[in-house]
Amino acid sequence: MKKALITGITGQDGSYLAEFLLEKGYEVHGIKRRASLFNTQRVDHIYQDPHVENQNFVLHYGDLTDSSNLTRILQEVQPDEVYNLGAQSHVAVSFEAPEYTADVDAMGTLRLLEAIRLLGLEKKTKFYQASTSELYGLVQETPQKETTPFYPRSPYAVAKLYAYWITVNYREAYGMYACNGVLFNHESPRRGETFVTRKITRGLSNIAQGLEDCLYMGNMDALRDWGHAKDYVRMQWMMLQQDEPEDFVIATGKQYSVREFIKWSARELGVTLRFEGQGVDEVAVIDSIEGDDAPALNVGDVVVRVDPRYFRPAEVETLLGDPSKAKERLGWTPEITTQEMCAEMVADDLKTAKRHALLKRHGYEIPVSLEN
Ligand code: NDP
Ligand code: GDR
Repeated sequence: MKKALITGITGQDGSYLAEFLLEKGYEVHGIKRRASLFNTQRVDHIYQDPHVENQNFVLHYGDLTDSSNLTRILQEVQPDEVYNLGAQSHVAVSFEAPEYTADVDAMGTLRLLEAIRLLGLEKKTKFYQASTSELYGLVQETPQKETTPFYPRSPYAVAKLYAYWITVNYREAYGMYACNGVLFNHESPRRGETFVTRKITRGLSNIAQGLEDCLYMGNMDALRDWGHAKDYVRMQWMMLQQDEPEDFVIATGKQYSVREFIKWSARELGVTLRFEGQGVDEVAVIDSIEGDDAPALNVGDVVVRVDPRYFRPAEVETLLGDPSKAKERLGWTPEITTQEMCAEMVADDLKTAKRHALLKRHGYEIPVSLEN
């Protein structure tokens, strides 16, 4: 039985990857952080009681800022594959916490690679690094592919640039099987609530159910290449099954604006929108959906207002990936379209919003966090 160690197992990708590897028959180990509240919601459904025998899903307390802890876990697990998905992954937050972001995202990667080497695991353990399309930042070429020059535009992206190159360096210097997946944005119903797609699907669902009044947005003209996390974790595994380690771009090859994503979500909900603020006043009339399930909303009832607090000090305006290499060499293509993914996210968030609305109608407190 192969053993995998996943950092960031409690995150979006970590949870999908853990499911995927368990299905493939792996023994899956993951690093979770100590937190004052439970932070394992995304993996609770695959959690196994440590008191039962033959456990094949094991969580270890740890942190990417702690070398001795990482070394101990690696020594104990002796993994065949390490997936380094742990990171302070929010670009806007990285401007507020640049040093911490560098410590986790850049130095954390070095700590893991160096621990693998010092433990003499460099010929046994394959290493996957969660690299990002944010490396392209101020894009030098469109679409972006493996050979496109990098131009990072945030403390997050600069930290990930170090992580990218230290992974390449350990491959070249020590002959490690170490590779970068340069992944473009990927989303799902498990996406963190403050990333733009989830903020939209959750916010509009809450508004449609009368739980919130307004969706406050930053730059709605930003263009992204959005795929589904399930498709992307499959590729993370495929990258570690080759004879030779190589870096790959993972993307859909299609690009849409944040504004378009908002309109799709509204269409799924059958509501109409009014965009307000910062010279973007516009009424987007979306055909409403007939039927019992359609919320009783009229044109302009859902307000989307620009709030400059969500603008970033330096923005990545446009990203579009070219996944040709992944397709040709590994036979990978995404199976879920961006629109299908949006529909899945809206359906999931609407279900939760309806539950909360029902509770509210019956006088119960609703656990809706407005943090965004
Ligand atoms: P998430 O933010 O959902 O998950 C990040 C994970 O990292 C969480 O499990 C988090 O733990 C953990 N983590 C954060 N800080 C530390 C730390 N100091 N020590 C150990 N673990 C830590 O990210 P995604 O799942 O979306 O992304 C996975 C990886 O892929 C990240 O590295 C991200 O930067 C990268 N990436 C993501 C893309 C995307 O579009 N999703 C695209 C390209 C790259 P906790 O749950 O406790 O917060
Ligand atoms: P990104 O994702 O920065 O691309 O990083 P995010 O969803 O945060 O932003 C995408 C674009 O939407 C614009 N935007 C807003 N973003 C947020 N979060 N909130 C808003 O209100 C808002 N309004 C407009 C942003 O300015 C941006 O242009 C994600 C992360 O998962 C990274 O870890 C990963 O490396 C990259 O994707 C690829």
